[in-house]
Amino acid sequence: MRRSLMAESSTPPPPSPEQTPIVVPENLVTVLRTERHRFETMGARYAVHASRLAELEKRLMEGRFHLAVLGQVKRGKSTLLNALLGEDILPSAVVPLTAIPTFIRYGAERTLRVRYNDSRPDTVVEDELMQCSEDKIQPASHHSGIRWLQEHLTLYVTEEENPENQKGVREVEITLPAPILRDVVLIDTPGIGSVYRHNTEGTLNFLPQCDAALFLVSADPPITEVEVAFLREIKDRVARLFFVLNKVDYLTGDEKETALAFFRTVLNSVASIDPGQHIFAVSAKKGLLAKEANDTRLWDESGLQEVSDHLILFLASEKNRVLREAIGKKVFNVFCDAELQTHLNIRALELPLSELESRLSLFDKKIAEVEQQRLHAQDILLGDRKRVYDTIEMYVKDLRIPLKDRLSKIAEDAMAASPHTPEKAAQDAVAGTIPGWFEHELGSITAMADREMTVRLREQGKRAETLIESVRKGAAELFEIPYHAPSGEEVYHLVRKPYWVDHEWESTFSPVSSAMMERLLPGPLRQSRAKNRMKHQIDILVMRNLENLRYETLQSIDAAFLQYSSTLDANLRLTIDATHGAVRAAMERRKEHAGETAERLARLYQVAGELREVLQLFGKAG
Ligand SMILES: Nc1nc2c(ncn2[C@@H]2O[C@H](COP(=O)(O)OP(=O)(O)O)[C@@H](O)[C@H]2O)c(=O)[nH]1
Ligand SMILES: [Mg+2]
Repeated sequence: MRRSLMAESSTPPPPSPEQTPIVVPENLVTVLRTERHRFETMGARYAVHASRLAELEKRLMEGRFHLAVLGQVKRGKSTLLNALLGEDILPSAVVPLTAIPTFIRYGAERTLRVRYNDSRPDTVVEDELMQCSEDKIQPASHHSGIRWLQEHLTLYVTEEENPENQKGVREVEITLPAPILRDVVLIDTPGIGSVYRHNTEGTLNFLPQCDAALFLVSADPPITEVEVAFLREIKDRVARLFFVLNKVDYLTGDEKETALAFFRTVLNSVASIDPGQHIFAVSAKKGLLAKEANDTRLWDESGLQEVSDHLILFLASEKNRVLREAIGKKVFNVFCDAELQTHLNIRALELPLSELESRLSLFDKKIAEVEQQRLHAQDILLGDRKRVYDTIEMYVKDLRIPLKDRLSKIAEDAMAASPHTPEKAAQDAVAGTIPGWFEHELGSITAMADREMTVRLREQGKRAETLIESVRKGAAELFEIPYHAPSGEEVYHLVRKPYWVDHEWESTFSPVSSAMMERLLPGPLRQSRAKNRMKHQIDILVMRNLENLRYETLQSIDAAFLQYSSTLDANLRLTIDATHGAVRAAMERRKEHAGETAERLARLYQVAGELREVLQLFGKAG
C-alpha cells in the first residue's frame, strides 16, 4: 500500500453547560515532555499515560503544517528555501528528479533520511561533523557540515547523480535546527510542466495533502504558458496558495512594480485567481547572501522578511492552532484519566472492603454494558465501510465504458493518421494517454473516498467518545469522585502525511504473435483484424488498470478503517483499565498487603496534588 490514509478522531463529548473551555498552555510541548517523564517514574499503572503522551507529542510534530514550494525548474525554488532556512543546504542549479520531493523538518541535528519505493531500509545520514563540534561550532566546520549534507542530498535527488531514479528513491527528508521549521514542514518539489503529463499529475495528487503551496515564478523570463496551465489545475486542489515573483534583482524599482502588476493581471485574467495579499516580489539570491553574511539591510532588501512574516502569521492563525488545540485537549484528557485513576485508587484504599466490593460489582455490570455497546458500534462501522466500498466500486465500474470508448477513439484516430504503421501509432497514442488519465482518476477517487470516510468516521468518533465518557462518568459517580469532563467542541480531521505517489500504470499492448499468414490476407480483412485486435488490447488495459485503481483505493480505505477502529478500541480499553482495572487491582493489593496501605495512600495523595497542578495549567482549578 503506497498511499496512506490515516484517520484520527479528536472528538470530546458535547460540553455540559457548566463547563468552561480548557486553555491549551503556550508551552504545550514542554508540558507534554515534563509530564511524560514524571509518569515514567510513577510505576507501571502510570506507564500507559506516559505512552499516550509520547504518542501525542509525536502527532503534534508530524501534524505540522506542510508547505510545498512549486514552480518550473530554475525559478529559484531551492534558493528561496535555502534563504528561508538560512543555510545553503538544498542543491541549486541542478536538474531535479521528477518524482522525488524533499521534506525539510525541524530537528536538533542535521540529518538526511532516504526512503525507497521498495522495502529496502531507509538510508540515514547523520552529520557527524556537526555533531562532534556542537559544543564549539566554528564557522569553518559549520560550512563544511552544510556542504557535506548538500553533497549527500545531491546523490539522491538529482537527475545527474540518480538518473531516472535508478536508486528507486521515494522521498528524502532532511532535518535542520532552523527556527522557521518549528512551525512548518517545507517541501522542495521537482519542477512542474515537464514533458511527461503524468509527472504533473503526480504533483497534482500530492497537493491536496499539503496545507498550502507557494508558487514561484521568476521575473526573467516572465510567467509562461506552462505555468498558467499548471495554475489553473492547482487552484482548486490546495487549501491556500501564495505567489512569489523571484529574481527581481534583475529589475529596477519601476520594472519590479510593472512585473508584479503583470503577474497579478495574469493570475486574474488567465487563471481566475485573485492573489489578494498573498503575493510577493523577492530576490531569493540576495536573501541567501544576506543570511550567510548576516546582513540585515540586504535581507530587508531581498523581500524575504515579508514572505516569512506572512507565512508565520498565516501558520499561527490556522492549522497549527487547530492542531495544537486538538492535541491539547487529548493531553488534557490524559491528565484527567490519570487523576481519575488516582482518586479511584485512593477510594479503593479508603472505603470499607464490603462497600468497595459491592460498588465494584455494580461497576462490572456497567463495563459489561459498555462492552455490548462497543460491539454494536463495531457493527455500524463495518456497515459504513461496506457503504464506502460500494460507492467506490460503483464509481470504478462506471468508468469502464467511457474510458474504453475514449481510448478506442484515440487509437482509431492515430491509425487513420498513420496508414503505414497503424498498429504502432495506435499503441503509442494509447500509451501516451493512460498514465495521465489514471493519475487524474486516482486523485479524484481518493478525494471522494476521503469525503465519504470523513463523514462516517466522524459519527463513529462521536459514538466511541460517548462510550469512553460513560465509563469515566460511571466510575466517578459510583465512587463519588469529583470529575472533570473533557471540554471543547468537536474536532475531527482526516490526517494525512503528504505522500508523493509515482504509480506504474500498464500502458503498452502485450506482444502480438507474429502473424505471418496475415500478410497474405486481403487489405480490408487485414485492417479489420488489426482493429479488432486493438479493441481487445484496449479492453485488457482498461480492465487491468481499473482493477489496480480499485484495489489501491479499497486497500487505503481498509487501512484507514482498521487504523481508526483499532485506535478507538485501544482508547476505550485504556479508559476501562484506568478505572475499572485500577480499582480492582487496588482492592486485590489491599487484601494481600494490608500493611502498606497507609504508605500508599500518602503517595497517592501526593500524586493527586501534582496532577491538580498540571490540570491548572489548562485553566482548570480541579
Ligand atoms: N539573479 C538571481 N538568480 C537567482 C535567484 N534565485 C535563484 N537564482 C538562480 O537561479 C538558478 C536556479 O535556482 P534554483 O534554486 O536551483 O531553482 P529551482 O530549479 O527552482 O530549484 C540558480 O543558478 C540560482 O542561483 C534570484 O533571486 N536572483
Ligand atoms: Mg531545485
